Amino acid sequence: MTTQNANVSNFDFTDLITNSIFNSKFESKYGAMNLIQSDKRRLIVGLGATGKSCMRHFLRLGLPFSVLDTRSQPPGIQDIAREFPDVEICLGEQHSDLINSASELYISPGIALDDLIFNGLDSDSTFISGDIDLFAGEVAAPVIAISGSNAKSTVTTLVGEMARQAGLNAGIGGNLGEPALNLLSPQRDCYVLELSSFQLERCSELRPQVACLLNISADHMDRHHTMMAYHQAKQRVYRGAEHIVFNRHDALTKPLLSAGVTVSSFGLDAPDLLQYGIREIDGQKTICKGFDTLLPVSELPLSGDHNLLNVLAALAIGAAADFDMTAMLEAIKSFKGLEHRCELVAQINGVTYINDSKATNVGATVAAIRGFASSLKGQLILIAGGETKGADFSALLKELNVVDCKAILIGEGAAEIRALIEANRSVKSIEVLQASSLEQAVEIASENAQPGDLVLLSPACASFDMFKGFEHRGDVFKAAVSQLKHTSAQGDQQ
Ligand code: UMA
Ligand code: ADP
Repeated sequence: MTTQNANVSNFDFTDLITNSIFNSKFESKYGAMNLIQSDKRRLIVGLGATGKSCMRHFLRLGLPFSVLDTRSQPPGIQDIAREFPDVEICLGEQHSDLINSASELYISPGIALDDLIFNGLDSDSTFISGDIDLFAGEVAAPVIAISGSNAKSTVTTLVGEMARQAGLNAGIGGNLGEPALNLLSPQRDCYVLELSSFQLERCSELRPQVACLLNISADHMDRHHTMMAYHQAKQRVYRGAEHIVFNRHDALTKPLLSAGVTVSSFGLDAPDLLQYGIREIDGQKTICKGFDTLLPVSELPLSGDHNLLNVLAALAIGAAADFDMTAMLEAIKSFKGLEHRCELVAQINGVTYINDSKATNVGATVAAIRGFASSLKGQLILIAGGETKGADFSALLKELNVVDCKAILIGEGAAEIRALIEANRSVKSIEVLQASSLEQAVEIASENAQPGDLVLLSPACASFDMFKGFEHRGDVFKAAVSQLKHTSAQGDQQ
C-alpha cells in the first residue's frame, strides 16, 4: 500500500472532516454552509481529469471529500498535491476500509464498477455516482448529450460548431476531453457533451434537452462483458430527455422507453416528415428534412457515407435544440472533420494514404472501409491491429471479403486477427502481411501499392500496446508517410 497525501496518511473520514471543514482555512474560504453536509462521507476515486474536476467542484461548493487513486504514482501527483494542499489523497490498492466507509463514491470513468477494489462494498448503503451526476445537479442551461460506439467526437464537435455559428455560448466537452464540470459557467447558453458508456453507467439521470445515440456496435467488452450490459449503459443517455434523436438504420439506438418524449431520427434513406435523410433531387443527392430540401451532398467537405450520416445526425440534434438552420448549414459547409478520423494524409505516386487511427473498434473500421469502398479505384491496403479489448472480429472479416484488399497487421492482436482471416480463406483469399512496427507497415504498404490503391490505417483496436494513445499512433503513421513522400520526391529529382 502506498499512502501519499498532501498532509495525512491512514485517516478516517472523521479526521478528514475535522481536518478540512473545521480548520480555519476552510472556514474562512467556504463558510459555515458545510456543516449541514458534514454527515456525508464523499470519496472521489481517480486522480485523472475527471477526479480533478470533481475535486475542484466540491471545493467550490465547500463540501468535504477525500480522494483515492489505485495507482501508487498517478501522473501529475506532485502538481495535484500542490493544487489541493488541504485534501486527503490516498494512493494504492489497499484501501477497502476507506471505500467501505464512504457514503458517496464518485468513481472516475477509467475505473470499472466491478474492479476488485470495490469488493465488499455494500452497494445498498453507498451512493455510487460520477462526474456527470454532479454536473446534472448544477447545470442551469440546456444540455445536448451525445453517445454511441463511434463518431461521438465528430458529431459533438460539429454540433458545437453549429451552436457557435448560431451565436450561442456553448460548453463543449465531456468524453471529448474537457470534463463536463470544468465547463460549468453562468454565461453558458447550452452545453454539448460527448458521453461514454463508462460515464453513463454511473450516471442516474442527466435530463438533457436533446439526447442522441449515434450507433451501437460492440466495444469495451473487456469492461462491460456482454453486449446487453453495454447497450443498457448507452441507453441511459435517454433518461429524462425532452427530445430523443436516434439512427433509423440501427435498431439498438432506438429508445427502449419513449412515452411522452419527442422523437426524431436520421438515416441515409428518404426521410418522412420531421426526419432527416437523403433524397435524389434533380439527379443530385440532397440532404432533406422530410420534403424540405436543405443542402446538396456535393457541398459537404467530408467524404464517405459514414460522414454523411454524421452530418445528418448533427442536423437532427441541432434542430431538436432549436438552432438556427442557416447557421447549422454554414457550420456543415466549413467542417473538415477531426484529426485522426479518416484524415487524408497524402497522395504519393497515385496512392492515397488515410489516417483513421481513432478507429479503435471493429465497428469504426467497418464504417471507414464502407465509407471509402464506393470510390475505391484500386485495392484497399488496410493497416490494422493493436490491443483487441476482447473484440469479436467477424464483422471486419465479412467486410474484408467484400472489397479487394490486403491486410498488414501490427501489434498485440496481429496473430489473432491473422489466424481469423486465414481460417476464413475458404470464402476469399486475402493477402495477409505482418509488420513489427507501424513504420514498417507503411513501408510494406508502399512497396505493395499500385496507383489507384488506398492505404488505410484503421486499426479496429486500441493503441496502448505500442503507443501512448490513438493520437500518437496517428502521428507515427503521418510521419512515416511523410518520410515516404520525402524519399519519393528525392527519387524524382535524381
Ligand atoms: N486509473 C487507475 N486508477 C484509478 C483511476 C484511474 O488505474 O484510481 C487509470 C484508468 O484505468 C485509466 C486512467 O487511469 O487507464 C485514466 O482514468 P480516469 O478515469 O482518471 O480518466 P480521466 O483522465 O478522468 O479521463 C476520462 C476519460 N477517460 C476514460 O474514460 C478512460 C476521457 O476519455 C475523458 O476525455 C475525460 O474523462 C473527460 O471526461 C478518454 C477515453 O479514452 C478520451 N475514453 C474512452 C473512449 O473514448 O473510448 C471511454
Ligand atoms: P468516437 O468519439 O465515438 O470514438 P470519432 O468521431 O472520434 O468517434 O470517430 C472514431 C472513428 O469512428 C473514426 O475514426 C471512424 O473510423 C469511425 N466513424 C466515423 N463515423 C462513423 C459512423 N457514422 N459510424 C461508424 N463509425 C464511424
